[in-house]
Amino acid sequence: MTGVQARVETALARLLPAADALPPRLHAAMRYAVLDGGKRVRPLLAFAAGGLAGAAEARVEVAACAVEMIHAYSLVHDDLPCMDDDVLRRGKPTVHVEYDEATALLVGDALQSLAFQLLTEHPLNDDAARQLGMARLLALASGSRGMAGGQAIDLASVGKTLSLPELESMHIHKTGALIRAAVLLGARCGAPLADEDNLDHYAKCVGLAFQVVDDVLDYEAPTATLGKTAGKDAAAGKPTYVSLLGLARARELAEELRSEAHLALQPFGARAARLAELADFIVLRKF
Ligand code: GRG
Repeated sequence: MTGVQARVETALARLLPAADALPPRLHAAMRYAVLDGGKRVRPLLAFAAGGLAGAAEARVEVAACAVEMIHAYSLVHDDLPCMDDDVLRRGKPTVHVEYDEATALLVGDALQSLAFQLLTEHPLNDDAARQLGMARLLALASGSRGMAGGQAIDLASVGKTLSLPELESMHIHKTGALIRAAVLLGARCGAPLADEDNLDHYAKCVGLAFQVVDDVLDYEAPTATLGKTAGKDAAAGKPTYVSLLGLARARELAEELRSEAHLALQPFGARAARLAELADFIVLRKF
C-alpha cells in the first residue's frame, strides 16, 4: 500500500499544473486540495484491479489519478458553506478556509475537467473504443446519476428519517459509484476480464462497506484520528447506518459486506489477493 500511495503522490504532483503556472492562486489551491493527504483508497483499488487484469502500471497510474482528482473535487465542494460547511479536511483547513469560497469552487471545477483531460489524452488501452468507454464510465459515476446525484439526495435528507433501502441508495450513488469506477477503470486498462461481473459485485460491496464504516467512524472516532470533524452527520440531523441500525448492527453489516466482497473474488483465485486485502483494510480501518 505504501508503495502505491507514494507512486500516486508522485504522479499526482506531476499531472497537476505547477503552483506558479498562471493563474498561480488557483493552481496552488488545486495542489493544496489533492497532494499530501488522504488514504488514496480509490487509487489503491484501481492498482489492485489493474494488476488482476494484467494492465501496465503506467496506464493504471493515470486512471487512478483521474479518479482521485474527482474525489478531491467532491471533498472540496462538499466542505463549502453551501453544503457541509466544514473547516477541517485531511488534517488541514479546508480549501475555502485556506483560500476563499470562489477559489474552492474553481478548484473543484478545474479538477473535474483535468480528470477527463487525463482520461482522454493518455493512452490507457490499445482499443480506442474501450478507452472512450472509460471516460463515459467516470462521467456516469461522478454525474447526476452517480456521485453528484447522491450528494443531492444527501442534502435533501437532512432532518428526515430514511428507510434502509433509501439510505443504501443514497450511498450507492454518493460514495459507491466512484469506488466502483476506480475498480473498473483500473481493470479496463488491461485485457477484458471474463468475470468482470464478479469484479463489479466486489466493487459494489466494498463501496457500500466503505460508507457503513465511515458512519461508524464518524460516530466513534475522534476528530484528531479522522483528520475531519467527527460526529458531524449526527449533529446535522443526517440519517446514518448507526442512527438507523445502531452501532452493533452497523458493524455487523460492514462485516457481511466484507465477506460478500471476498466471495465475489473467488473466481479470480490468488490473483485477487490485493483486492481481498483492500476489502479488509476498508472494513477494519480506524481512520
Ligand atoms: C460535492 C458533487 C459533490 C459530491 C460530494 C463524496 C461526497 C460527495 C462527499 C464527501 C462527504 C463524505 C465525508 C462522505 C463520506 C464518505 C467519504 C467519501 C469520505 C471521504 O473519503 P476518504 O475517507 O477520504 O477516502 P480521504 O481523505 O482518505 O481521501
